Amino acid sequence: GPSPESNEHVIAWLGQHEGGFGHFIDGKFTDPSAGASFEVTSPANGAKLARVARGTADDVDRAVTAATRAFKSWSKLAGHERARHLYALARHIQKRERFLAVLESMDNGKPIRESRDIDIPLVARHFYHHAGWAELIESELPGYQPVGVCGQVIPWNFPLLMLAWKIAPALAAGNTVVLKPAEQTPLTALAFAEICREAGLPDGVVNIVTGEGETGAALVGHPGVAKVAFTGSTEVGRIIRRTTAGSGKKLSLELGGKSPFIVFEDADLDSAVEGLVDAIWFNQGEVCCAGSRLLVQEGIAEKCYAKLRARMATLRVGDPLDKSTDIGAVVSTEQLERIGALVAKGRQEGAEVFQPSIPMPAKGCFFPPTLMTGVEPASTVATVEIFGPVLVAMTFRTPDEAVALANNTRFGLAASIWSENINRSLDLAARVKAGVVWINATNLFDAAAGFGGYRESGFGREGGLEGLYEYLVPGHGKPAKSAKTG
Ligand code: TXE
Repeated sequence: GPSPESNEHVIAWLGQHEGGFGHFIDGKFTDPSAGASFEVTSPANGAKLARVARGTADDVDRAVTAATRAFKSWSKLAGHERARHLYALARHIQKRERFLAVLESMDNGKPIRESRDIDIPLVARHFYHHAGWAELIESELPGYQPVGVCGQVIPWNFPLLMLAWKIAPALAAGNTVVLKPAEQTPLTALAFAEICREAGLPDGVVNIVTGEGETGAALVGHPGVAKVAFTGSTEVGRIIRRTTAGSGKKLSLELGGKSPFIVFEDADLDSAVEGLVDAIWFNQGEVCCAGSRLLVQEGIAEKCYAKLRARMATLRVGDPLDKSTDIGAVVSTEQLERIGALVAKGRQEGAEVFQPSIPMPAKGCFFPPTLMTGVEPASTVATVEIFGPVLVAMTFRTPDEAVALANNTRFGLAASIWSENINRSLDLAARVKAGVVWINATNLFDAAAGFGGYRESGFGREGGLEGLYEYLVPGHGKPAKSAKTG
């Protein structure tokens, strides 16, 4: 069962903040009662978790002002001094990893096994990795300079991990940050604000302003912001690209996907089926690079579906805090309804819908693992991002047909190829238009590897050296001066 010790810590922490959370600006939390606020609930049971502030343009302005002031000294720190701060953040995250994992699962609905073993360790890893870069930038990338104040807007599917992907490289490169977490899942970002204080990060280097889309728009549009980084829907990405056009702001967008998962007749089918479980049922399928389109070679399609259906019947859907849960709650009732509507649309379009008869919780935002076969390549469910535990399957005959189907999408974030013929897989990998291609694997991430999309999946990379360049601008040919610090 769940770990009572850490659950109690989280419940006590939420209790301490019963009066609500303010924004984190210039190293201090603002008064939570000062303005409008909204409730944050657990998608697993509807329980109220907290009340958080709805950021106004004025709040955003105060945060940008604090970040601008902090930039003057933070950007002039020697790289090894910034590294010391990033290492401290990484260590404090590790110290509170159980707390953060439980809080994340309560807020987002994801299984504790995933937040504990994947999200939070990757968060710490991201800060450690970028601490290393903070030390090396001066010598390895001479002439590069930080951009300035970064305005960062993140989604709800990996709340703390998306924060780490945004904040760690920004700080390593000498920038300061104003970040807006998603309205569905702001709590680990607020816990991170506390961690910044505990770790002794200078005031104003990281600012967290909570709120909904309007708050995000105010941040993106603020003239004091020099770099905008966004992860979220393609629709909002389009708005942000339009509103920042001509502003001179640096921009990176990480948007949706409809990634192909290609299985050839010669694949190790059992491994491929396990790969699929990870590709589409990890994090309830609320993953931008989810392998949500199964493309399977005709000769093994029925065998593959049969194995998959049998495996689906063993998945456990339920309480995110239960360690045996495979699929937790989807993030909100809106998302639940959206997924349900798309599956209904698939049925209408003639797809065969399979859902295993497994126990489902009576209440909460739960959706069963779903497989749709006989899907037409041009249908809605084959083209639109569902962002839920729903796999759509199509068949192909030849490798060329597999490539054509794989690229038959507006997106291009990820792809996964399963075959025992490595030459063919490598040949295909080069022809599939996707930012990342995995062979006989899926969902592999590392702070040292750039991640990002083609086409409507966005542009810019996060992680790796490419990710670091997103937070740097070419300077005047000489390294940033290392000032003495007190
Ligand atoms: O995204 P939004 P939503 C996809 C996925 C999902 C769909 C809708 O298909 O079902 O998008 O999700 C902030 N200016 N992805 O509605 O609205 C918002 O407050 C500035 C894929 O939740 O894009 C939140 O912090 N910011 C994706 C963030 O944008 C604005 C992850 C994302 O919310 C804004 C999430 C505006 N005008 C959803 N409007 C991925 N790539 O992983 C909203 N926001």
